[in-house]
Amino acid sequence: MAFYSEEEQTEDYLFKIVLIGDSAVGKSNLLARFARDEFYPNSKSTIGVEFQTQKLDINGKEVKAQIWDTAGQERFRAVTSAYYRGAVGALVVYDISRRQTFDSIGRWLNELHTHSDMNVVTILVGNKSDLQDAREVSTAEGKDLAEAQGLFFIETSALDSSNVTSAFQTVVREIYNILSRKVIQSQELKKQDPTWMGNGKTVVLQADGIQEADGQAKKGGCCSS
Ligand SMILES: Nc1nc2c(ncn2[C@@H]2O[C@H](COP(=O)(O)OP(=O)(O)OP(=O)(O)O)[C@@H](O)[C@H]2O)c(=O)[nH]1
Ligand SMILES: [Mg+2]
Repeated sequence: MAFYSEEEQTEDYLFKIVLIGDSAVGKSNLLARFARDEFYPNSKSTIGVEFQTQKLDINGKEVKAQIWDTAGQERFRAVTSAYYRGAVGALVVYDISRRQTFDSIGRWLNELHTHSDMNVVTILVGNKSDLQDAREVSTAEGKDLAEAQGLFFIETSALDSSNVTSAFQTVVREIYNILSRKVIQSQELKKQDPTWMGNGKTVVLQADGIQEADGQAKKGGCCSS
């Protein structure tokens, strides 16, 4: 697949992805399982912000996901706008054994959309699928909410590893696919205004930004650092 110019093909793609959801739904353990194949049975609340960078192979291309994790509890969180800035993907997590965490999803989506672009690729994640006996939110309810909100959906278990890699991969693959389409569409625009593309290192999806009515692409409109 053609990407940018010949020399730029060797550049990495780095996608910022944020984890959000109520405290103790398992955000940090999903990240620990995905990035290091580790699980902490008694993990403490995250304080501030942490991130891990993980390589993924998407269609034979190496893509890096920089996954950000913060506390679900307001008092432990860092500056909200900085957390979301530049994010192109989001995992919105609830705990299938605690309905209250599912009821909070709307609030998390509002916050996501307030602080980032509407086009952020988002997956709704029902974590702790190993706790079948304690289940309070059915799979169908999760699916329905995701469908109503236009989100991907998956149930995971950081404890037994099920679907953890798939959850992250789904988001990264979709970002990559959107980017591929936008790059192809934008090649003509780039010829008109080579400044709009940034350095291609960190990709910020603002898909509409490259299709302005006057045909002028803006620097940072699709893909900027
Ligand atoms: N049974 C089960 N327990 C899990 C799973 N994922 C996480 N936990 C447990 O749930 C608790 C909270 O997990 P964390 O990953 O710290 O939750 P968090 O969402 O990062 O919480 P905050 O940092 O406070 O926002 C810990 O005791 C974990 O061991 C899971 O898939 N299954
Ligand atoms: Mg945490």
